[in-house]
Amino acid sequence: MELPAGLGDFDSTPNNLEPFWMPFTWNRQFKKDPMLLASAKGMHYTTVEGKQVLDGTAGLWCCNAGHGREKIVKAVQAAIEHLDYAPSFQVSHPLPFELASRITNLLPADYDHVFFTNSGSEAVDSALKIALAYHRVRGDAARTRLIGRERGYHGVGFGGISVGGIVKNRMFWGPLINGVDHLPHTFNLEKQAYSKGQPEWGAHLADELERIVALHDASTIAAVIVEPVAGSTGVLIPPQGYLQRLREICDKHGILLIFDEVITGFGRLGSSFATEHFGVKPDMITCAKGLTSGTIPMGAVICRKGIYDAFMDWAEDTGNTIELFHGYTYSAHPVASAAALATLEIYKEEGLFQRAAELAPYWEDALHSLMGARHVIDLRNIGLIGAIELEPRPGQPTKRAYEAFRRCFEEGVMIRTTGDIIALSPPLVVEKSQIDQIFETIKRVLETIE
Ligand code: PXG
Ligand code: PLP
Repeated sequence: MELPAGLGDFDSTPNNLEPFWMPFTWNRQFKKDPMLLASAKGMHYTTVEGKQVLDGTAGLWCCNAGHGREKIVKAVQAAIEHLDYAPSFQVSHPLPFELASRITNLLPADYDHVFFTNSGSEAVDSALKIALAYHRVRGDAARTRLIGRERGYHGVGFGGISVGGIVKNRMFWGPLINGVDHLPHTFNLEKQAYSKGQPEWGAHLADELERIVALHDASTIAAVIVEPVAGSTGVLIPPQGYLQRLREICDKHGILLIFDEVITGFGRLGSSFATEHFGVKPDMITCAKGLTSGTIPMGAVICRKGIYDAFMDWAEDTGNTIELFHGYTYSAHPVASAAALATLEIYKEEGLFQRAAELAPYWEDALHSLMGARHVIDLRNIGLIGAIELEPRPGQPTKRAYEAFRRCFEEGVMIRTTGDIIALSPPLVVEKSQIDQIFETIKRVLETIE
């Protein structure tokens, strides 16, 4: 498709691929052999060469409603024509109020306020800041420590990488923020290989929080942040009882618990949020991605009752007008708000969270049919998430998985790899025949690569 004269077009390879410094990419390889997506509809991308590629990853875990959804397109078009931008500092516009209500309606009545951001990274940094300030405005200012987890991914802001646990995402940026400690991750190949759903082994790892509390004293700890299911580090599923135990320990010591639901939110596990799926209630939930089905950047922090009130009470008592000294130029952007409202409508009208729940057993069987396939050392799944862990090539970590990624793309299926793990998360509109196609293609490709 051609954009208005001189603005470029979607269907041809640009003459100069150099100036765009691509994020989290092997740039030198890409620019020799680019993979360019031109358009998307339903479950498929079309490349600039005109090739159809089945989307096994919902973009980057975000296009939960599938691609090219008319309702979202119309809402975005209407919004940008009607109100291209409005600030939300001291003035605002109607949409985010409606949107915040609809988001809290997806959750138990315990959640009552939503703070908007433009990405998952910003949602995480906002939640960490709210946690610190929450204790301070309540007169508990010594609670400044934040606890993350090994192999956690919480985006790329300084807060997020500080509590995150991915070595390469942390090692280049000096000491990061002070006063952070980490829980151990919960993955153990020996004890958990080929688990379906939540592994039985590992709930005791939550007790490591007691060790950290004993080291620092509870009075210094503000919050614990975890992904209920770790996504981008290779699909690490919480052991049975683990999240419940984290919640109990946080309650015992007055520590806030934050669930980073940037991936698990909006139907990925077959429920609105992981909090519902696991029956564990965190104090804050961060989300993004599926909030707009990936169409327009938007994220949010959803707060449990009492958090917002603490700020209101503090401001009242101290004579402050502004209660929270934090926000982004594009917080609650009208176009993003319109995209999110349309997306939530689609989820509701089409029952897509329920659909994901109903498809999950089929997905599980299809994934586990790769047991014994070449190079495969583990298979794990929950909801519409699946991981295929490959044996790394000796001395060449990640190369085998990268080759599988390129080869699957050639064979018409988009997968995502992290390290030597293939991570899969199709749009929630995926058909059973497409689930078959994803796993048959991967199996065939694994046969052909070294
Ligand atoms: N928290 C979690 C749990 C995430 O998965 C973020 C925060 C950051 O969101 P933004 O919108 O700032 O990217 C994420 C994002 C992958 C992959 O390949 C995963 C993410 C982003 C890009 C790639 O697994 N997750
Ligand atoms: N840098 C400068 C110079 C700014 O004026 C602003 C916002 O006004 C920012 C950064 C932050 O930008 P944003 O609100 O989009 O995060």
